[in-house]
Amino acid sequence: MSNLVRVSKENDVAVITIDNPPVNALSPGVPEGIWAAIDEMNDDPAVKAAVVIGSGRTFVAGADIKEFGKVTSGGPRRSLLPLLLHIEDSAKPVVMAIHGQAFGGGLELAMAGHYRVASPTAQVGQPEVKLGIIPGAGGTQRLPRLVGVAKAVEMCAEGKPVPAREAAALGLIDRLIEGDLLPGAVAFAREVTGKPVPKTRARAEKLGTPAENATIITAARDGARKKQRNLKAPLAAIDAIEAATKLPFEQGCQAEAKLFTDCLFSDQSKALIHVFFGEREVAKIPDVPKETPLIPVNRVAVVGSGTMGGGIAMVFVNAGIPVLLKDVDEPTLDAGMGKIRKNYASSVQRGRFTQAFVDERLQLITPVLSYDAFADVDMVVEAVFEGMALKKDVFADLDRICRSDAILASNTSTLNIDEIAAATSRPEAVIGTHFFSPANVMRLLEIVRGKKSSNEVIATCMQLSKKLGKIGVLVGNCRGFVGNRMFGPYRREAQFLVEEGAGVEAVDQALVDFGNAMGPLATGDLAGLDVGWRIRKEYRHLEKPGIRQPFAEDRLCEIGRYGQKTVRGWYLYDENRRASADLELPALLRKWSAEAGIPRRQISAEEIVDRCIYALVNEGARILEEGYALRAVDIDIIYLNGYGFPAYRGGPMWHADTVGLKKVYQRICEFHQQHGELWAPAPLLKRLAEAGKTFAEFDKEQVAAA
Ligand code: 3H9
Repeated sequence: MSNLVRVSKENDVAVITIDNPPVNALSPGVPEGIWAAIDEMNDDPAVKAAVVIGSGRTFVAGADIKEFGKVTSGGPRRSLLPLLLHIEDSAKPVVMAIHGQAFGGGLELAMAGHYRVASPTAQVGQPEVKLGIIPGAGGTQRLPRLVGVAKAVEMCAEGKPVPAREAAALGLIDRLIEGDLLPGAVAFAREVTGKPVPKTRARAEKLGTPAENATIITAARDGARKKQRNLKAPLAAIDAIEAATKLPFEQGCQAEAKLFTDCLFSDQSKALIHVFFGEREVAKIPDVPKETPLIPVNRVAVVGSGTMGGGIAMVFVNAGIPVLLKDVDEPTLDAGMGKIRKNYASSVQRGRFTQAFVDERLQLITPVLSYDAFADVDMVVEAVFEGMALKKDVFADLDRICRSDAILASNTSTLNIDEIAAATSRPEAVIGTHFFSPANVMRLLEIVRGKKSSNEVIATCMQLSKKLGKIGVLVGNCRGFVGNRMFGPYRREAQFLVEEGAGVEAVDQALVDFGNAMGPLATGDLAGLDVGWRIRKEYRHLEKPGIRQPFAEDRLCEIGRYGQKTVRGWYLYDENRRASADLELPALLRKWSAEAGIPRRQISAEEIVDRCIYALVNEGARILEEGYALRAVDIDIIYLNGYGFPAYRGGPMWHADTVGLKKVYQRICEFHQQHGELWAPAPLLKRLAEAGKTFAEFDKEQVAAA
């Protein structure tokens, strides 16, 4: 018997416990252990039934995702199907007792049991599509037999978890067990002892008629193409469920296996698995030990009630942390609170929150005009207008008023954290918490480490990001930090392309087709073109003479076209902020290019994508080498969660690895020749390309060296 699976006896019921921390994944040894345990219980005449349960915090979170990489690099492939048939064919009833999660292979295992009982807080689901694959152990065949075709399609194509109560209503769970799960499951097992065992695969009553299924499947395919643009796995999951409706179980499983393998070997799946592990990797900071003491954050203050400050206040109160929201005068504060209320009202309207939830959250925000109550808070987030002098004043005030152990954070997106920290007597307490707009929606939180930020402050902010429902990525203190520093060259190229003759819509469309949520020019309109214009004016003295600078957005701003807020920017906007092409703009662009002496030409979608995406990659490589990002994967996670980069491409650095660094490097060398110094290849990129290596390998080497 494998030590990952234990068998004990509760009189006449065998208890099979899966014990493979942290999440009881079906790693090698676990399926073998379950198989042997089923045999043992069937061979023991004193045992009448079995309960399968997970040890620790969960039932089974699925197949071991780490194993997939081994399979795609030529390792052996182990199918779970024979085990699941073995369980289903057991003469004695097998009851699956679910707490925590039964996800992926975990739910497939549960569905092979004759019965399923669950704690009310448990969740079940087939989240494989989020990894670019589909259920590969009969999930697409057994699930529609238990919950019907429509729900199975939804669960497998969207991958969302289903709470136990809903699963019980669907017939996927046979009984909810309040209180202790194991005794409840054992009692249930005794109730069903001696009855004929129901096999999921033998059921057909929920499989629907061909006409009903055709409607469901067609609608699901249309929905997947729209909502999960360019993704292969949702369509494959729908195909597999369609097979369940048309083929006998065994043939359906064969169809599923083929679709599963196609997905597993796809670039999309490799990228999404990289993202799964990357999202967890970014929480690990090599020089901040896991056991670093955390500062309790139970009460927070936010300075500045503008768009960012208000959004940040919402983030904290949504997580149940009370907030003092400060601004300089009554009208500004009222306007800030008004925006927060409006924001919540629209969430209630869209069904995201209940009115009761919103009322409770609003109660947690205390608007204030002075720093008086700041002496009680554990953390302050400053979100005032982006200007160094103002920020320094605010931090000097905070230094005077706040407790010595309070965290002083700035939401600056561009300014030097060390300079801000120097305005205080406690730079170790100062850190950047760069939220992305809209703060209450975007998942990314760049946590900017100052030279003197203490480990406790860093560890607390990383931990806090989870509590706030954000993904925190630690970055170094350089201009623009990681995300915006890379976004500069990306948007610079978008402007250059337009100045060289590409159409505004053509540039945006090429990047949307690549998979980005939005094109770079439309993004500028959304953020406000004047923001960058002001920053460029502030930093103009730092520009090297003789280096080409984009001018198109400066010209647009000079004629009052700031983007959506002025209903004109790169596009024209109606009252619902819907964009349309501005037919007058091409003539203006031709005029501006002629004045700058830039010849215009036809530009392909391929060049648009290469110029914009490789500008990201080249800057990312510099950032990595300079140590402002800990790993290439950190950059990827930033881009996926803060900049709408498509997850199925794994992030800019993973995408470059997938294309091949040699190819990316060569293309950058071509751009260097054509466009000059701005395209000088990053030394790290050159080295990796010449050595035939990848950014992922660079990450592994860094981890090994740490
Ligand atoms: C599948 O089942 C395919 C099948 O059809 C069969 C085909 C043949 N494998 O998320 P956490 C690690 S595909 C390996 O921080 P939480 C995770 O990396 C699978 N490792 O905890 C982390 O490691 P570390 C379908 C896994 O409490 C640690 O466990 N299933 C797996 O916030 C803790 O994870 C899924 O997609 C795994 N399956 O959330 C479910 N799962 O500490 C994926 C987790 O070293 N998992 N780890 O960084 C989850 O959704 C969440 O982990 C879960 C717990 C909700 C379970």
